[in-house]
Amino acid sequence: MQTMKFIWFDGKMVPWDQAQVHVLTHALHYGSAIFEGIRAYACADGASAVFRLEDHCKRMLDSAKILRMELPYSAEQLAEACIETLTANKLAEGYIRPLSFVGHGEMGVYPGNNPVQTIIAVWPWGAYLGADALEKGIRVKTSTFARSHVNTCMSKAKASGNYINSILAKIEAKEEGFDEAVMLDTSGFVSEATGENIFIVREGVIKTTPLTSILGGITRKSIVALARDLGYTVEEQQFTRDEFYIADEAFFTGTAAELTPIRELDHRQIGAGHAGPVAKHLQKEFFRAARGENPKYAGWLHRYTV
Ligand code: PPE
Repeated sequence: MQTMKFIWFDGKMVPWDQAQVHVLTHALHYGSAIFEGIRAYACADGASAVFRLEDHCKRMLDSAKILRMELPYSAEQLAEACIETLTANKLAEGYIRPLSFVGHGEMGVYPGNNPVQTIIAVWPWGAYLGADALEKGIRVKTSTFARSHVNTCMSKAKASGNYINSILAKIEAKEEGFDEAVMLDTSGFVSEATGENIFIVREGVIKTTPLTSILGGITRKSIVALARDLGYTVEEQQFTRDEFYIADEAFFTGTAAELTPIRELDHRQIGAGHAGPVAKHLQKEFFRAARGENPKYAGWLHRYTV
């Protein structure tokens, strides 16, 4: 990865190489951390825009609430710190990673009074699932690993520990030559991918999985809004892997993955086997909104200049 100059660490701008923690950090042993993934885009007028920064910061506080972590920051303060980190690093376009973690203190699962520390890092990050993914679509497989039961890990918390489930599925998919895994919930319905929400398009209707076992994706919410504004019918409804097999189109959404079309699931070609017209249309409108080219969605953007 490309290194930057500074990382925001508990309110201070620290040189990149000096942003370090003790090896007995609680989060390193038990996964007791929460994070966000946010993107900033360069706009045509020379300024930049962070996509739905306030929503991401609010979700960070929601994650903290679910995990009973106390963050000493408001959503507004977190947002301001993200902008400070971008400008300190003169990053006009890239990825923003706030992370709060239980630090070093007592050992043992109970986080007790260990300090909660927060960092914000930024770096340039291109297409998450490969250079061709956004254009051509990707090949995916149904994972043998189920998404956690709704009472196992709290999927509405973007918690580091939850990602062990994602890592298992991702390794399996990559080792078998696929780009990403589709995960089913414990009842067998399609849930989400390792770091993306899932949409299918069938007979003119766009479907995405309900909020039960998934992370409430901010890209997901944006695509639902964009699609409805464009006149598409969108249903938030459970569906099965065989309905996915016979979809006309399918795509993933996520901050890192943006809108990535899916061309194959479990060796079944999806639709025409390349990015479909609805996916392409929504992808184009998503990028227009994110880059400040559609005034209708100006409210989604937090503008800054480096
Ligand atoms: N589900 C999961 C499990 C998930 O991690 C993400 C984001 C989403 C859905 C989509 O949420 P949103 O970004 O708000 O639309 N995954 C982040 C981490 C990726 C990584 O490899 O790190 C991301 O996309 O930033």
